Amino acid sequence: MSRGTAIELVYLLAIIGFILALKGLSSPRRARLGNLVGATGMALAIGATFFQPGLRHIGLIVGGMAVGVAIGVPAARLVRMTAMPQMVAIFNGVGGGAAALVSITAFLALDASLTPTYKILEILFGVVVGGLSFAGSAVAFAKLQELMTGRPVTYPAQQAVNALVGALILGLVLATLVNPTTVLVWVLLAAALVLGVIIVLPIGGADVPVLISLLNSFTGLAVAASGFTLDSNLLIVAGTLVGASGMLLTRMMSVAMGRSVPNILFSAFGAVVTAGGQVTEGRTVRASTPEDVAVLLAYARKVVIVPGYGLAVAQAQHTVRELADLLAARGVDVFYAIHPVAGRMPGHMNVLLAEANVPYEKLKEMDEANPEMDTADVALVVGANDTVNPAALNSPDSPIYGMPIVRADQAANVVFLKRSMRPGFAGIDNELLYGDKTVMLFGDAKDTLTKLVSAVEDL
Ligand code: TAP
Repeated sequence: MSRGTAIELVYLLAIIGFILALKGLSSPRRARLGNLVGATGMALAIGATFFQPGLRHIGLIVGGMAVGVAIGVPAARLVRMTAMPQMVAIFNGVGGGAAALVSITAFLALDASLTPTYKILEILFGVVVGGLSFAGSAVAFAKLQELMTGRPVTYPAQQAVNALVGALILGLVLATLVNPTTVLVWVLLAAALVLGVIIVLPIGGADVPVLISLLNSFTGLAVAASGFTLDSNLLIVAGTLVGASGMLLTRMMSVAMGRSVPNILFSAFGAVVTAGGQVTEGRTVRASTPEDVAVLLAYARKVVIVPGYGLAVAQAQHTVRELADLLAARGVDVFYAIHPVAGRMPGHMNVLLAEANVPYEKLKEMDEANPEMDTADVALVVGANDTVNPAALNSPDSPIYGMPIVRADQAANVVFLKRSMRPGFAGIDNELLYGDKTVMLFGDAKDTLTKLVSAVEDL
């Protein structure tokens, strides 16, 4: 077998690894294994590349990898769970940037007069999409890291300006195809970077995770384009997998938020709170004590825990599990109802609760949990707000109208664990907080849960 064939075979193994990794990542039980399989595939692919005949600049390549490892490994190990979306953003961004640079290098290396137009088009596609993804991800990172405002940044004729830059890019691509000069390619890259920035500016901080998933998908497409340019099946398949899965994830997230992808990208959601979403001042709510709620929970038959973003902020996953275990030991039927966009990133609640070793069978997806909600004695809402807000069902003028919710409102009693009456991500009031069967336990979720644990133990 020739060296080339052997390398292609290793690449094929790597590709199989990537596909199996995706399969594994689709279930919490197999996600860790899936990750390992994917990483092994990547290690094989990188290892085999070093045996490519004619490979030059090995020192530079190893140096670049060392810098990547020195930054990437500590960053991945030290990142807080709540900061995961911005880390994904920045890692994705550098992927897009790398794809753009690969395309530019390929352009610099070719003899444009001898190159078919479709090859140049592949390269330009990589430059535009990779550049856009890099710049967009950098702004997304800055928003989530609070290096700039997380609110949508809007100005007059914004969409027109964006469309103009888009048209400029199209014009530059055509011009480069007719007259393939290096200067035009650099200008094209600059325009793609500008478009990446201005597209992301009007998107509100908490919509950014959806955007990141879309940019992720763009990076995949840019990598696939590099694969065509470099005649690399490995890059084509890996890029397409990232492109397709990013696109699917974007769609799933937008469906779970009850909004369309264009609405998320172009509506500057969160810039202004609309009429249906004003926070009402001066209304009364019923505040309770951990002791009273402990009695309610301990003597219930069925308790459904509805976790949300506040669980992640409070890092209360271990304490909530402790409480659930205590209740289960007393014979209470306890499970967790998981909304697909609870928290700030896909699978946020699953990851948090898995970290606390909550058994998978105790987690019920929203669609599975909802038919049981009217048989629950207590819905214990831990740091969730929008994902249980009935306005999504009954208020057509609410910004979240149409989003499916966990039907905490159908339980016999609702207990909210949150620090104040402040709204959640959508910035809108939640009628359920004022409901007849609702009580509030104000405070940081971890503190409150700790008090609940002791109160149940004392019963
Ligand atoms: P939110 O509606 O954002 O509400 C979170 C609640 O947690 C807040 O009302 C807050 O109230 C409370 N909280 C914050 N820190 C707390 C702490 N330390 N202890 C106790 N409570 C705390 O959360 P949700 O129900 O999970 O909904 C998620 C929202 O994010 C949805 O609107 C969704 O569309 C959006 N979103 C999700 C994603 C993904 S993929 N998950 C992506 C983009 C957007 P206090 O300040 O009063 O404590």
